[in-house]
Amino acid sequence: MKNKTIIVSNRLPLNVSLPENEEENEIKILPSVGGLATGMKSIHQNSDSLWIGWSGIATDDIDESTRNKINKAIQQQKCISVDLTQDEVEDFYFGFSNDLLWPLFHYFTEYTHYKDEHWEAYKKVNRKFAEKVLEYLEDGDQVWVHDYQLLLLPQLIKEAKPNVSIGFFLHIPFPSYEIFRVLPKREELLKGMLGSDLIGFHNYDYERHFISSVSRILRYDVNFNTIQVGRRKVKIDSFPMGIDYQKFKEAAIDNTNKSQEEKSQLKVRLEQHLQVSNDAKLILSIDRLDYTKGIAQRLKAFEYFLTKYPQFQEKARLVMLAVPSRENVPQYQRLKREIDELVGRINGKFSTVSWTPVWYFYRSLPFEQLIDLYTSCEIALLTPIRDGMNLVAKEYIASRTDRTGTLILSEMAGAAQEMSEALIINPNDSNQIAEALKVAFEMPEEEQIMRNKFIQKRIKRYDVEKWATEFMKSLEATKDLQKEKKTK
Ligand code: GDG
Repeated sequence: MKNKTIIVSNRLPLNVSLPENEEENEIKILPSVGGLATGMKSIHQNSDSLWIGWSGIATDDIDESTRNKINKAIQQQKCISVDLTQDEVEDFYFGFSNDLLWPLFHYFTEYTHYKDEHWEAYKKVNRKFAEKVLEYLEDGDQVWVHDYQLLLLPQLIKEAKPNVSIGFFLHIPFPSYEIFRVLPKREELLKGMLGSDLIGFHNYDYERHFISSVSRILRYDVNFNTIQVGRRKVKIDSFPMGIDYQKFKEAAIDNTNKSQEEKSQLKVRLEQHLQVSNDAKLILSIDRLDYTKGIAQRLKAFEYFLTKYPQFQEKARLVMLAVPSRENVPQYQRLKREIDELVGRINGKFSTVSWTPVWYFYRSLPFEQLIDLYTSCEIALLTPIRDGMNLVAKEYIASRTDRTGTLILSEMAGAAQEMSEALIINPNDSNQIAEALKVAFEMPEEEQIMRNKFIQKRIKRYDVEKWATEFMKSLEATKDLQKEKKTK
């Protein structure tokens, strides 16, 4: 059999929905939404690979026979489930991963909480993942581990199978040393990551921060972007994640070619707004509802824009899609309330009989409707406070097939480094955002086209497939790095 790639991430790229009543006994498996799932999907579907992760259903919520049925259904999608109990999910996922690592890596130090039981669960679950990987690992296979929930996994696999090639990719920022050093268990986490042969980040800044933390905390020797770990060499590099460009382009072409009868109700309603006046525009905002995404600050900046430039009232509509995320974490519940209130306040203050300034959707939309939004909104306003990459920015530009449209993007998103032709703003500066909105409203179409032409060229060339193949090629090349050492 051909060697395979084992992809490992906390969640499998699917959602399992259990039968709602006795009569219905079909388990439904739906693809999931999110950066990693969307990005890796084409790789997983088109190559010889196996994906190991959690199915999203805790084992104590189901009986043995349902568990077997779920496992069988997901195996048909080349996926293998790691069983987690409700307590493990609570302490490993909501606890150590999302109450400590997520806020700290995004520079929200005030939101971090450390608990010993969370750390114990984090170690235990990483070991569970390692056991599952080892169960399916065959000679010659390679392993690609993803993201901050599995920082210890590379070392656990390497200790059991020293010859296996292991790649690790971090989807979120790696913070500067001054932030990272705050973390309890920092040595263990760095050593866990260094079990890999290749560690990838979205950009050079994150790579530099990681190397600096390793050399200052562990005092390991670093030679440019290679770290000496005992007798092994570990390569560190950046791989800015791309999107499935063709998929978005084709979907956008189909979408814009639809006849009036074929259009979705959403699309029809969006277009109605544009008919209000020649210079009416829709401003798009899409994120998971997360404090790192700067949604509340964005709403305040939009309110400031309508106050400072009243000529845009009735013309500007913010279409805001916030996808529910980590709903049982108190921090997220508070943010949800704040956003609900802000939307209420802005709509209450400015609405007229014919215009509502903010159209707010708190849900996840099917792909076709996402494309309705990308193709109908002439401005995208994406203002994360910190963001590893931000794929929405790339998807928006890929969907603008006539090249019109203006992207306003936070300088704190990894994507900003590849999209300098966008209007780049500081997400904490309401005035700068308001000014950028005014510029976007008034930007001549030729200028929009010119700017987007450059970005499109770049993101088309470095799409998600290129990202993954470059990563895998680089992982393959690390074998020579080890040989170098042996022949010396
Ligand atoms: C993490 C990092 C990094 C969103 N709403 C819907 C929907 N989506 C899809 C988008 C996009 C993805 O979800 C979101 O990706 P992002 O990159 O913007 O953000 P995170 O989920 O936070 O992802 C991030 C990423 O990993 C990859 O490394 O860029 O920085 O935080 O693909 O299209 N899709 C559908 N309906 C929705 O309502 N169908």
